[in-house]
Amino acid sequence: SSNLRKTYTERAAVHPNPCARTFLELMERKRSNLSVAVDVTSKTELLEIAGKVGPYICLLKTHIDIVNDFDQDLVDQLKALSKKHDFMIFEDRKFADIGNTVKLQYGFGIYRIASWADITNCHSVPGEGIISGLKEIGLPLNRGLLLLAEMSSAGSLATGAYTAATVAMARRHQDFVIGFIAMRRMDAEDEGGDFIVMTPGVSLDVAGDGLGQQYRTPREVVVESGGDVVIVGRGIYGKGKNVEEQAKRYRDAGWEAYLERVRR
Ligand code: 5BU
Repeated sequence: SSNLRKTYTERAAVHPNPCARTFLELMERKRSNLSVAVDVTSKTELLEIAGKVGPYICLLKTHIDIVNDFDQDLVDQLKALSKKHDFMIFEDRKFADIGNTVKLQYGFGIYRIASWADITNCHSVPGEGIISGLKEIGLPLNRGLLLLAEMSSAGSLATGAYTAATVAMARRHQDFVIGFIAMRRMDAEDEGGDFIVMTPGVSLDVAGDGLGQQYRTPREVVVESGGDVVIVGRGIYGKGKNVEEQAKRYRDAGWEAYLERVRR
């Protein structure tokens, strides 16, 4: 796709979706295409890591339902950090039910995800009603949705016709769907539009985690496969790691790869 050669700023300038535009502008302003996936189970630890990686990231990715001592104050503090350090928040909720149910899961319950997460994501397996349901809650709040077009794990069933149908679904909902979780660029040159591709399964040091995760480097993701955002979890806060040092290292690797791609 021609979006491959465009800068995030050039894409922001013509993007019709406000959430996508805000995010693309933020990436260029911050010179970061790094998202950190903070998969820890305590509020203190989550806030500590978010504070340390804050200066280096464009997007903080959460799994809010793994936090043992979740409360509204956690959300308030995450929002404050996102303002202080200029990053957006992505709750990796992977909704997967009928439209009416996901509406309730997104807007209500203990987590009230739509009230604080700028971006969330969903599976396409239930069919298009899942997007329509989430949209009813998210669109009035200027939220954005990512569809899971592919996954990073070994043996993923999201391939071939499933992936293609997922992309087609996104094309019909460009007012709310801002992109994909995918391992490579998804949009074809002749079809127009601009979807942001976010790619998990990124490490500079290891190939897997023993539980099916498969890692590639930021350069493989961004230059070779056309991903826009690299999502890194344990590579940054894993045992014995200096969190700031690793965040800076992955931020630099991701941004170098982006510059290489747009200069090619
Ligand atoms: P890791 O520690 O860098 O392996 O963490 C990867 C994160 O990305 C973790 O929060 C996963 O839930 C998330 N993820 C993924 O690894 N692969 C996928 O296909 C999707 C999400 Br979708």
